[in-house]
Amino acid sequence: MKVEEYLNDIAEREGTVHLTLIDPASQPPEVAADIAKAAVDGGTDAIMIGGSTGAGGLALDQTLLKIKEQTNVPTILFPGNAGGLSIHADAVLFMSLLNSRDINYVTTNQAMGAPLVYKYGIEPISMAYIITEPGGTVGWVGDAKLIPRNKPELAVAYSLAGKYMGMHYTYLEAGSGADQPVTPATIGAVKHVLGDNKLIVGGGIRDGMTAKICADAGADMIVTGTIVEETEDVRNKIEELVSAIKK
Ligand code: 1GP
Repeated sequence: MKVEEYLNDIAEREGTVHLTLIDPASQPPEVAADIAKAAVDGGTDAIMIGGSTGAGGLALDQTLLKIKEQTNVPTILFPGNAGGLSIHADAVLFMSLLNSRDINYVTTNQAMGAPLVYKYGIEPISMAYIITEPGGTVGWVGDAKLIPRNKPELAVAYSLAGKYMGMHYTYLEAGSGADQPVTPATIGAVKHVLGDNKLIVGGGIRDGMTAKICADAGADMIVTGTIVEETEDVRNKIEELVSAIKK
């Protein structure tokens, strides 16, 4: 089964998908693999791998190989640029940062990376990537014109544009480590226009209650990253998040 079908199937059957994001720049590959295994034991559905700075090359390859030794869920690249690709991943969120001012993040990195995705045989999952306030490092690196927290209609406009351009997934991002996630009003307004297209929400989600608020507002998939780096009991924390968002 393709990774996109696997994720969509879980979203339909279980209500919401949980994705654990691991930044290969944040820890050695063996530690990343231990985190991934604990997350899978806790019920996460797939492992996303990527980051805005220093998340490519050998660290990325070795992190993927170690994770694949320890787990059997799909590994999905979440690249900050064309350097964030690896032959060892199952799929890539092939995304355009629609509200970037920098053409490199809208189409150039995509063009530079596409031949490698083809050559490596990684499954591309087309995705509109939209960054809201506060935006964090990815907002700065991606030179995003951040969507104000109180302007859901702007997030709706970009999301519809992505859908009309044929992107299957939409990712509303508040930035890794954000003090607050994307607002429920924005999530709800975007999901309303997306219909069956899948909505991913991430940035600043640290507990089950917050994850549930995002899921109830309309998120089909919830991404958490920072919390697995901070917690001492990854399995328990992921169990808390997963049990809060599944049917
Ligand atoms: C970042 O949305 C993800 O791209 C995850 O954010 O690190 O805040 O969980 P956190």
